Amino acid sequence: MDYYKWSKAVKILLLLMTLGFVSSCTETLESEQVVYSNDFSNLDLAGFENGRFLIFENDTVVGYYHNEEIAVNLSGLPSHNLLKVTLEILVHDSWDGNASDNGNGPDQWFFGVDDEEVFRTTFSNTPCESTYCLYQSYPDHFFKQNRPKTGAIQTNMPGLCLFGAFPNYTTRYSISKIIEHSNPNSRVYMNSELVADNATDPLCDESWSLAKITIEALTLK
Ligand SMILES: [Ca+2]
Ligand SMILES: [Ca+2]
Repeated sequence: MDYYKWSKAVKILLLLMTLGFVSSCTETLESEQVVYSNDFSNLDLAGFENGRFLIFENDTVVGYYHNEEIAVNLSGLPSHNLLKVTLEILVHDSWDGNASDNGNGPDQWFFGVDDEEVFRTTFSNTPCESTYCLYQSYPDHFFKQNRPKTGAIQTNMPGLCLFGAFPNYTTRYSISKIIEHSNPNSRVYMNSELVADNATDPLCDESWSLAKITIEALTLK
């Protein structure tokens, strides 16, 4: 075997070893357990901070908020190395997305676990015309330019307050993120940084509610 063939054979061997190495280390999901799930139909706010009920469209949710933190505290979680957080939120009234002019935005919403922020984005409920459109970052992290209501799971509900008499001014989103986490205790918090400088009643102008929260403890090995 000449040197060229020999080096090629070594390269193939190395490649096969690499592939073998990769496949032997493929991670598998060993366990997946729902540790908390609440759609508020049982009027249960145990573990909640700053929770308050709101009936919206015949559904009990937690809301509504304008730049107020809410959180849920869990303890005694089973052994895990990942946490999956799924939040269903309602975005009410005149959210302006990425707008950065006239004191209207950007309208950011975010959540985190313990002391770490996991996801920060913006939402827009404004009509989008070819000549004028206030884009939103969701489903991406802030800052990204997506059309209003991109990624929503429901768009045909009326507003809550400012646009309570108008259809299509509450938008429902389901947001799901997996994070590294192993502590037996956790605190999942949510908040917004809404800009409504020109509004006489900012809470009525734009707000959000939480319709459902599910937390799963995963073990990946
Ligand atoms: Ca607004
Ligand atoms: Ca705004």
